[in-house]
Amino acid sequence: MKKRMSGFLAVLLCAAVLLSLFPGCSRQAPEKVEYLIGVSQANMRESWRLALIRELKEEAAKHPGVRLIFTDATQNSDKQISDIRRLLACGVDLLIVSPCDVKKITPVVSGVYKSIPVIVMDRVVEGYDYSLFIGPDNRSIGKQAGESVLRMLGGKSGGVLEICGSASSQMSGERSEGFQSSLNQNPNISIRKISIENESRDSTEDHLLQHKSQLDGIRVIFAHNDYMALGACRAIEKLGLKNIRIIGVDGFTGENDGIGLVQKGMIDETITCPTGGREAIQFSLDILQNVAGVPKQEILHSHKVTKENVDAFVENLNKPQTAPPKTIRVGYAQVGTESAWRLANTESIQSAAKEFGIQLFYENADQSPKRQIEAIRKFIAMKVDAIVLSPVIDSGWDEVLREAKQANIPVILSDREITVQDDDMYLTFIGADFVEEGRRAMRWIAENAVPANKNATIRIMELQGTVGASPSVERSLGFREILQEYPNDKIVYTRSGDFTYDGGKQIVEEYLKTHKWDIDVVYAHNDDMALGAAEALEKNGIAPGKDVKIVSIDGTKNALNAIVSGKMNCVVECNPLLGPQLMKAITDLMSGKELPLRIITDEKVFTKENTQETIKSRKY
Ligand code: GYE
Repeated sequence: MKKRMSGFLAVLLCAAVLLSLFPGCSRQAPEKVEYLIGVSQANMRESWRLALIRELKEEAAKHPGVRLIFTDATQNSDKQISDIRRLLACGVDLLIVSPCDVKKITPVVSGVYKSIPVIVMDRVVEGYDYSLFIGPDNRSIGKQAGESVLRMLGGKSGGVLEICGSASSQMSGERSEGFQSSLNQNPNISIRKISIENESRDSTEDHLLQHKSQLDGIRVIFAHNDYMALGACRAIEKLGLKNIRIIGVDGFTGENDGIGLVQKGMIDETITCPTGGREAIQFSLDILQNVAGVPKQEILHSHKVTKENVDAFVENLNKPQTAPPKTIRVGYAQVGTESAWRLANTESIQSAAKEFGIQLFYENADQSPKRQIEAIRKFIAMKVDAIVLSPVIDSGWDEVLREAKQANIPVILSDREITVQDDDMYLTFIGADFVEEGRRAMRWIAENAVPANKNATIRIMELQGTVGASPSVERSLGFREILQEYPNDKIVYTRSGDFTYDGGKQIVEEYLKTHKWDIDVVYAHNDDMALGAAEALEKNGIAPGKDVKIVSIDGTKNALNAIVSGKMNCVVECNPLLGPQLMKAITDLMSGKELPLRIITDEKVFTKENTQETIKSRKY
C-alpha cells in the first residue's frame, strides 16, 4: 500500500513538473484539447522562423481543440533533441520540427516517426522516415536570383557579391548552387562570396562597413535573406556608394521586411519563401483524422517580387478565395496504355474528375510526344480552364507550353516531369520521387543479393523504361547513386523495354540468343517489364525470383502476387492513384488558391515480409 502511494505521488509530481514546464501540456485546459501538437523550432531569433510560428498559431486558432506547444532550440541541436524528447513525454499527438542541423536531427525524427506522425518543415531530413515535409525549393530560389542578376547586368560583365548564411546551412548551400547554375550562362560575371554566420541585418552591415573593399566593383548583391539585404543596403548608404542593385529572399510584408523594402526602393527585388505554417496545421489535422491523399513532400512556390509587380503581388496576397467555376473544363494529355500502372493512373484521374464534377477531355497519345503536343494545341483551341500533361518524354515542350501560357491556361504536370527553359512554363508537378525509387531498389539488392563468394561480382541486367522519360532517367540515376557504394555489384547489360510487358520479355530473349544466362539480378524500371522478363526466363528453364533475383518499380497487384509466389523478390511502390490530389489541386487553383511547386506522393517497398497483407486491398 505504502509503495503504491509513493508511486502515485511520483506520477503526480512528474505531471506537476511537466505542467509547470509546459503550461499548455495539460489536456484539461479550459476548452477540451483534442489534438496536442508539439512544435520544435530551431531558434526564435530569425524573422523567418518567427513568421512560421505566427502562421502556425493563426491557423491553429481556427481549429478549436487544437493546442500547440512550442520549444526553442536556440540553434543548438543537442537542445533540440532534448526538446523533442520533452515534447514526447508531454504526450503530443503529432510533432512539427524545423531542424537546426538535418544530419543530427534525422535519427531522432526517424525514432519519433515510429510512434507518432512527424511533419518536417523548411530543411528536409535525410531519408523518408517522416509523415510529410513542407518547405521551399532553395535551388529554384537561387536560380531565380541568378536569372535576375543576368537581367540586371544585361549580358555585360560585372561584379556580384553573394551574401550567404552560415557555412553549415543546407539552405544556403542549395541557394548558392541554384545561383551559380544561372550565372554560369555569363562567364564574364565575377562572384565574390561572404558568409554571415547568424544571417542577421546588423552583422551584415557591420561586416561590410569593416570590409568595404568587398564592395569594390560590385554592381549587384544577392543576399540569402531580406535581413542581410537590408544590412547591405544600410552599409552602402553609410559608405555613400551608388548604383548597386540588391536582391533579397523571404518576401514578408512588414515595413522592414522584403516587400516593404522593395516598395520603399531600398532593395530591387525579393524572392518569396513562404513558411508553410498554414499548410502544416491543415495537414496535421488531415493526418490525425486519417484523411486520404496527404503527400510525402509539399514543395512551396517562390515568386520574384520587383518594383514593377510589388503592388499587384500584395493585392493578390490579400485577394479572398472565390468559389470555383460551376463546371471546370480540363484537358488531359495522357502517355498511353503501356502498363498496368498507366491504366490504374488513367482510371484514378477519370473517376476523381467525376467525383469532383470536373469535365475531363482525355487524350491518349499512345506513347507519342507528337500526339501529346497536338492534344495540347486542341485544348488551347477549346479554351479549357486547365491542362494536365503526363509527358511521354522530358524534353521538347517549351514551344507548346509557351502557347498555353500565352492563352493564360495553367498547366499541371502529372506523374512525370519535364525540363524547360523557364520553370514557370508549368504550375505544379504531382507525382513520385523517381530518384528515391531507384535508390530503394539498389539498397534492397545491396542488402539481399549477396555474391557466392566475397570477391564475386553481382551481375545486374537493367530493363530501362522509355528513353528520355523522367522515370527512366531518374530511376537510373538513383540506382547508380547507391550502386557506386558497392564495387562488387555491376550493371552488365542495360536495354530499354519501353515500360511494356513485351519489351521486358524481348530483352531477356535477345540476351539469351547470344549469352548463356549469367545474370544475378534483373532490375526493371516497372512491373510489366519485370513480369515479361520472368515469363521469358521460365520459358528458358530459369526460375525467376530463385535462380535470379527480380526487382521492379510500381507495385501493381500482378507484381505483388509474383512476390507472394516467389517469382519476384522486391517491388518499390510508385503510386498511380493521383486522381484525387490532382482534382483537389485544380479545384483549389480555380478558387484562387496558390498551388505548391511540387507535391510528392508517399510510397513503400514491398518484399515477401510485407506483401500478403496488402494484396487484398490493392486497387490495381
Ligand atoms: O512506372 C510505368 C508507366 O510514369 C511513373 O510509366 C510512370 C511510369 C510507371 O509506364 O509503369
